[in-house]
This record gives sequence, C-alpha cells and structure tokens, in this order.
Amino acid sequence: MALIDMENGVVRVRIVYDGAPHVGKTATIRALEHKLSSNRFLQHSDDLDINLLEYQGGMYDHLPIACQILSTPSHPQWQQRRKFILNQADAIVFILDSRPEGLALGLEYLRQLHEFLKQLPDPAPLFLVQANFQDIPLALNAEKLHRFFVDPTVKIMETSTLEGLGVRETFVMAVRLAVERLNALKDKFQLFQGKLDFKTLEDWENALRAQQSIPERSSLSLLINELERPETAL
Ligand SMILES: Nc1nc2c(ncn2[C@@H]2O[C@H](COP(=O)(O)OP(=O)(O)OP(=O)(O)O)[C@@H](O)[C@H]2O)c(=O)[nH]1
Ligand SMILES: [Mg+2]
Repeated sequence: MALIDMENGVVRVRIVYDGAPHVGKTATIRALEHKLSSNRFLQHSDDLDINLLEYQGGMYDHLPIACQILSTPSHPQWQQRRKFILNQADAIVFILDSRPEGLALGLEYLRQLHEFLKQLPDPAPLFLVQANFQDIPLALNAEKLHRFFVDPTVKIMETSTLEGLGVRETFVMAVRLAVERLNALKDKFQLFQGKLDFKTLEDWENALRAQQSIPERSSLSLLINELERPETAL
C-alpha cells in the first residue's frame, strides 16, 4: 500500500502486527504507544479485535514517514479479515509466544502467513518475528527459536511487552523493512502518488465487515473455541 501522499507531504506505509491469539498483539501496540514519544494516536475496536496506531517518524526521500500500525484479528474464524489486512501491509511483525506451550500454534500461524505471502506479487511485504514473553524463564530465546527455521536469515527480535523490553527496537526494525519495500517498489516504478485508503478505524471496520461477515468454521477455529470455552461444572 506504500504511497507518496503529496496532499499531506508524507510517505505512507503500513506495519501490521500478526500472530496467534493471546500472543501480545494488543499489549505490544499499547506498549509501543507509550514508547513512541510524540506524533502518535491509538484506537481499538473491541468488536473486531483490531488496534490502530498512527505514528509519524523518520524520513524517506526528504519526506516524513507516516506509519499506520495495525494488528490482525487472530481468531481463525476471521481468516479473511486477517488476510485482507495482511494484504495491505508493507512490513509485518509476526508475534510468537515463545513459551514452549505457545510454539505449536504460533508456528502454524507463521506457516499460514508464509503461504499467504508467497501468493502475493513481488515485492511482497517483508516480515520479522517478535519472540514475545521473554520475561518467562522457560521462554525460548532467539538462538533457540532459530532451530525451528530452515531459513537462517529470518530476523528474530526478543521482547517482553510486560517489561516493555524490545518493543521499540522491533518496531524500528519493521520500519526498516517497510523502507526496503519502498525501495523495491521504487525500483519497479510502482511507488505512486495517492491518497490513503482505510484511514480511520471506522474505514477499517466497514472494510473488514464487507470482506467477511460470517465467521468461518475450520478445524483450527473449532479447536480454539474448544480451548477457550470456560470450564463448566460437571
Ligand atoms: N508475562 C507476559 N505477559 C504478556 C506479554 N505479552 C502479553 N502478555 C499478556 O498476555 C495476555 C494476552 O495479551 P494480548 O495483548 O491481549 O494478546 P493479543 O495477541 O492481543 O490477544 P487477542 O487479540 O485476544 O488474540 C495479556 O494478559 C497480556 O498482559 C509478555 O511479554 N509477558
Ligand atoms: Mg488483541
């Protein structure tokens, strides 16, 4: 979606936080809001389970970079909404719950993300992995997590949103990936002037509802519903 917005004199990029349920997407974006000292504005849609943070910082080709930062709805019943948001990204921060019990589901979500990105035209958005929950003693660090990846170049950043560690650094890395994509688009003569579509939280809510109004039933969504169901007395 990257574009040059001449009306407002900025370069616009989108950074999307993705991952399985309860990995810390909302906590990360909230922590980021506090870490970024100025020019930021956070909104949250309870109904659609998405966060929207606007932030202006850094320069590209003598123009300020305006970032629209979003998180995806993570329940698998909203796959189409998740994909719609991912499709609008310039850079993706994939949040992984690095505790041993969080890995299987997280890696399945990462596999889905990878499959999705493979289908997108070049230059597809770039992603990095945010290894969250590093304050938990049994959590796997970046070195141990690398053993799960065939590609040794996958960037893994360690974070604890609870302690506010690594969140800003990960975001800075994501902006770098977005700038890499800007360069790739420019090289292919695909970096255009234009106006931002889906500017407000309301724009996103309308677009996502139009994209998918009925929850999807899949084995993964049924499994997660089962896991999340409150225990009932026998
Ligand atoms: N100890 C610890 N707790 C965390 C960390 N990150 C998130 N949490 C907690 O994990 C829970 C889930 O975090 P959320 O930010 O709501 O996760 P989410 O990915 O937005 O969840 P959904 O939107 O429901 O999929 C919350 O209770 C957070 O406080 C972390 O780094 N360390
Ligand atoms: Mg959330």
